[in-house]
Amino acid sequence: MAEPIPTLESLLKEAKKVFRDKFDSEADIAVAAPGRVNLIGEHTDYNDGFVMPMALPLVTVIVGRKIAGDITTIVTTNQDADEPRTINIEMPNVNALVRTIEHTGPKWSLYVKGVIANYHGPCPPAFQAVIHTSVPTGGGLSSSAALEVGTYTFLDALTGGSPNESLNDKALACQRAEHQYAGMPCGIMDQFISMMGKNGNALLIDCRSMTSELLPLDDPQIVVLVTNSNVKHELTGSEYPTRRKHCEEAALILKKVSLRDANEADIEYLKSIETDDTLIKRARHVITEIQRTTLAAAALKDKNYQKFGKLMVDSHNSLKDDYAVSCPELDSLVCLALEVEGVLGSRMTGGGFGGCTVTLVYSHAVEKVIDNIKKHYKGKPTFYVCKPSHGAQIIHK
Ligand code: GAF
Repeated sequence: MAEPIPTLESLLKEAKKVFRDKFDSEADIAVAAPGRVNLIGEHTDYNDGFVMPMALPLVTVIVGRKIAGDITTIVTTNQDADEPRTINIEMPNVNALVRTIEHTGPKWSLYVKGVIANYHGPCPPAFQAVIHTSVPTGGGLSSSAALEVGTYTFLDALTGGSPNESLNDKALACQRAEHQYAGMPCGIMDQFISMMGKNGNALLIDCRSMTSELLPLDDPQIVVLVTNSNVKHELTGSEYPTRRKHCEEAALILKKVSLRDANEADIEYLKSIETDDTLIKRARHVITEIQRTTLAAAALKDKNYQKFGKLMVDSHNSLKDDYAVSCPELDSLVCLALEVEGVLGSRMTGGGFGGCTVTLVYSHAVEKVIDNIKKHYKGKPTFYVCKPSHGAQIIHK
């Protein structure tokens, strides 16, 4: 059986109860922002390429209210979050462009502080808030983007926001928060999909032009199964920045702005000048993955799920062999899913080194996939059957 996914209403109810118990008053603001799963287009966003994520029904909700004074108090209910789970922030009562907040505190609080520091709207007053989430932490489903985008949306609800600010700009501010306060040089995919997801649709994002296209994924015969390996192998945290650096080096050798501008002939060129084999493999993954993502978008438009699934498998193999971001647990989950008749495709999703796989499967076969994995996988996975869901929203203010 897959995990039951809590409804938005139940999450809000629980968050409001915690708020009442903690602050002895009612929260009058409530917002929500989802995690994401990426269907295809992995490690392409920071190469100006294409990505195709969808927003998940797993969400982070933030409830709260404005208070007098300068001290904001925020509580997270997330038991996986680093201690302390309550923080105070002295609100910088200054213009958005020069707002600075100390980079200290438990890790979860840095995402929140980063967003307050990078918020473009009117200067936020002090507030009290409770953060409550159904997005698993560290599972590669963008719990951090859900927290950033949730915080940005909360500040919009609190201040009234900037009427002319685009969703792109808000997502970019959240990305900047992650770069500055979490030290993670992520691309734009996670913040964009959490901000802009739409029910029943995957989103094809062109990370160069920062434009996006909705791609319907609402066929009742098809299911997206997310399987969390519940392992995380990224020990030093340097793997992601190293991959990013290798891509930049390859683009520099090729005299291209980014690997988005490169093609097969460039891979041959890299080989001919005896470039380091690692750079060749990293470049080959990105170049072919960008191609696969555009082909997958066309396949989805044609409702050609067989082709889409085949591209997912090719993507996994490229991430495993060329980009070297998979791990034995993810490979095993993909193999076990592919053994089952009715599975169209399966791949690791997100940054890698653990986290989740995403499987496209006919609805009638989904329980068989879960059973096969449970029987043979050497670990304790969790399963989520997901429909493409809504991006960030103000529930009330
Ligand atoms: C992480 C990053 F945050 C994204 O920007 C993206 O690069 C992804 O890894 C890999 O596709 O989620």
